[in-house]
Amino acid sequence: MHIGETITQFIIEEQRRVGGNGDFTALLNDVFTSCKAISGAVNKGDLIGVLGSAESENIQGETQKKLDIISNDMMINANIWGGHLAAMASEEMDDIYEIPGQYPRGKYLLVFDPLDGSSNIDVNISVGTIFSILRCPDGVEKPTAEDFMQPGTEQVCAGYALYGPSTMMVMTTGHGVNAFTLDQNVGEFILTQKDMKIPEDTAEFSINASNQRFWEPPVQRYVAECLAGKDGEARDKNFNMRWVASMVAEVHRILTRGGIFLYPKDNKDPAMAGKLRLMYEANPMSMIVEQAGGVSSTGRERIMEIQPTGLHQRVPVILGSRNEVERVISYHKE
Ligand code: P6P
Repeated sequence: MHIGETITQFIIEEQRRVGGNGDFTALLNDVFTSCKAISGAVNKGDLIGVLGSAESENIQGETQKKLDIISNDMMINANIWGGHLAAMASEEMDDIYEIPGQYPRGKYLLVFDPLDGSSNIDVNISVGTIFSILRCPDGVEKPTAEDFMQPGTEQVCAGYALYGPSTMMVMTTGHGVNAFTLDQNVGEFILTQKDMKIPEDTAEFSINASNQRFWEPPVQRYVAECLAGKDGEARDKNFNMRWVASMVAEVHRILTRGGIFLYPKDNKDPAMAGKLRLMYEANPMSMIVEQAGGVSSTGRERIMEIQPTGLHQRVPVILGSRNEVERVISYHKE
């Protein structure tokens, strides 16, 4: 009995197609291993005492969950020794993490949010890991944060693990988006959805409606029209709304059945450019969404073309079904 195409087979066959030397493939395998380890910790939850607050804060000023720190450590421990990375960066670490001297360094940079949506972890709602891989600039032996300041178009790989009813790995290396489901018995991610495409139209929008009074006019207009549905002047259909407060779960739903996700700039804190972080949330998710035929924008510019200025920089995010995102962009232009 064939267990199905494993993610290892998939990336090795992709390596053959693009003529890689195996370094990139080995790096991806280390990332997949860390996500399987995180899945195990997330699944056990209270059984092993990993829920609840770590009584510490990250650079974002957000209280860290124990699993935020455990997941971050797992990502570091699985990727520190392989010799494929020059450095790492994470939502949970203020500055970059250099590969210690006793290990060889490689030519890639790994950026990640080890446990996105962790405010949900204590109430057993889906969370995920988001990762992005960049090339370390040529000739740079000891990268600094400056070497990470590359636009999303420079990503060589983007992906997420979704710790939901099943654990899934969804990734792209620029040749389409593929999804793999973890077979807990075998311990391998098995290819379950090939070349995923986001429907161009949708009747489902995702936004945290409690921020409504702070939104900018184009977003106010778009959401009001969705709420009015067929009874309004602008739309010929009614809409449904979803908000899981876990970006990985929202993006996966949109990849699977379409939708539009908005975490726009709001004037709750005018100094903040948005809530979501460019390097390890918006950029990797934008690469995945674009590779699946969707659109990802701040409302004013393509997210993947933003020139980063900081590891933890925030941006407004409007992504998903092409025709809906383009409508919101048009409202920003008016
Ligand atoms: P709010 C999780 O903390 C996160 O970064 C995303 O995963 C999610 O989409 C968003 O924030 C939820 O934000 O303000 O609704 O709690």
